[in-house]
Amino acid sequence: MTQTMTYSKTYITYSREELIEKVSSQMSKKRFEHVLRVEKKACFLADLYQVDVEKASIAALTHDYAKERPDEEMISLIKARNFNQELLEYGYAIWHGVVGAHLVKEELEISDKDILEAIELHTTGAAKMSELAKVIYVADYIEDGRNFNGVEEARKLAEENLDKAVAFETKHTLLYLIGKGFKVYPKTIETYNRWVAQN
Ligand code: DGI
Ligand code: FE
Ligand code: FE
Repeated sequence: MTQTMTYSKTYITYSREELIEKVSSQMSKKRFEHVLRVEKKACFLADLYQVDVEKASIAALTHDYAKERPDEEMISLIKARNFNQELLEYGYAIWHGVVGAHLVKEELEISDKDILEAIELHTTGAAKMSELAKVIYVADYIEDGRNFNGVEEARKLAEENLDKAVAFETKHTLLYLIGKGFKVYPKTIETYNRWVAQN
């Protein structure tokens, strides 16, 4: 399905093939292959949950656009633009989604709010997520190349109930971060409180 997908030119003025060229020029072959697998999974989930498949394709292809930008460039952007300055206390794991959405808007001329939000939230989730944002968040986690304890359960949940897949991923990401003693971004906690925790 995705390999032959033709864009309507509603969200970008150029073709999927041109988008692929722009994205692949920004990253290693290995990461680009991950991006293509996320696109495949995102289009599948979008179709399953009645989300716009073209938007899912564009958001998936661009979600890690900024992942290989040098730290110095990301830091200058955070300082120069209207970003929350607490971002400076984190690293590329958090920057590449939040600052990435900004770079995708400027450099790839994508202005659709849902697509940009899905890129922005793809690592941390949020208390309030569109269905498209959930699709990208989950597709990134369960794409066919992922291989970690629990990925089969996450894949099963993703086909049964998208919100439950968001909850599963959020809980396991938080457990992983805490296990490693990594700093938790406040939005990740907000995602946990909204999608996982009970009162
Ligand atoms: O970019 P990908 O590797 O495809 O996937 P991603 O954007 O979901 O990034 C996953 C990484 O981000 C993973 O190593 C965990 C990390 N991460 C997620 N939430 C947080 C976080 N790292 C920190 N320090 N804090 C968080 O809240
Ligand atoms: Fe990412
Ligand atoms: Fe990714």
